[in-house]
Amino acid sequence: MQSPSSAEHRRHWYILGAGAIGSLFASFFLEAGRPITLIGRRGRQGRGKATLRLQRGDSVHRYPLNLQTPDSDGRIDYLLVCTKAGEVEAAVADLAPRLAKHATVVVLANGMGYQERLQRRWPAWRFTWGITTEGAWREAPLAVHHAGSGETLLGSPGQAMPGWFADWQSLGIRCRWETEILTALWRKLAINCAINPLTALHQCANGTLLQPPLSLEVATLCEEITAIASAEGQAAAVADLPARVDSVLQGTAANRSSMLQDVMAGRATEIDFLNGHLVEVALRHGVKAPRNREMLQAVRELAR
Ligand code: KPL
Repeated sequence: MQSPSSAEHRRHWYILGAGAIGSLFASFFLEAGRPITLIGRRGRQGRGKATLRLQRGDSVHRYPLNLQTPDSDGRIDYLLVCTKAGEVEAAVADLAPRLAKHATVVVLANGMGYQERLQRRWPAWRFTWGITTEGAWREAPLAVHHAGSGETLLGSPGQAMPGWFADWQSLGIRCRWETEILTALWRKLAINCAINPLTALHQCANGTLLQPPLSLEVATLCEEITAIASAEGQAAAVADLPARVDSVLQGTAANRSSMLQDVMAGRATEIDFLNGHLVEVALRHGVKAPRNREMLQAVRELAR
């Protein structure tokens, strides 16, 4: 791990969202000796000095941190947003009065559709999009399990690696600046759209999709997703989609997808930002999307 320069020391990151991924990234910064401020929802975790508990295997770490709610004080120059896709825009809007004129805003959330809206609504802010395969689950407020190490990609279309990315490189995690971030977002979107709704509808672990009859449904979805992404100019993101989905299913066979977890916990799902986004793109290009539309409606129905 590199020791941070004085310029890096001056950058203070705020993390919005105290769910599993927000808490996990808070622990990465704290572990690297970088104080952060974690912003939770009003009335949830409270405010002031708090302790974040991180469990990795059998080892438990405790980190003191500063906890805020969106209506706390303090100007924000560097913000990491780790909310559910459906909450990103409202959560950012809630914090908007505190953001500096040219704030850097990194959004690490699933799905697509909100990116264009955010950039259009706040054109002066420098948005960066991210995806991560780090595994985490939240045991209780401010208590998170790091279930598996993965890779985190950040990028902003057409933007070279910014100076602040040094902060992320000093975290001791696998993390890289991705110049083709849209392709990476589409690749992840395509995989999630082929897996998540089926696991939620059939209430099964990811590995169940490897066997017939569900494997046939995965194959049909992959075909349709490939056609939609290609019409959008994202053919590279879906090259070999069935093989990529297969490998994710093999690697996560025992896991419950995030959408199944949402359904089981009675939370809103991210279906509108996954298959819902594909349906919108398909409509724009005049491509048929019956299977994705079916997934969208069935999961919305399930969540209701
Ligand atoms: O990202 C995932 C999710 O559950 O949202 C997959 C890759 C499907 C793993 O479960």
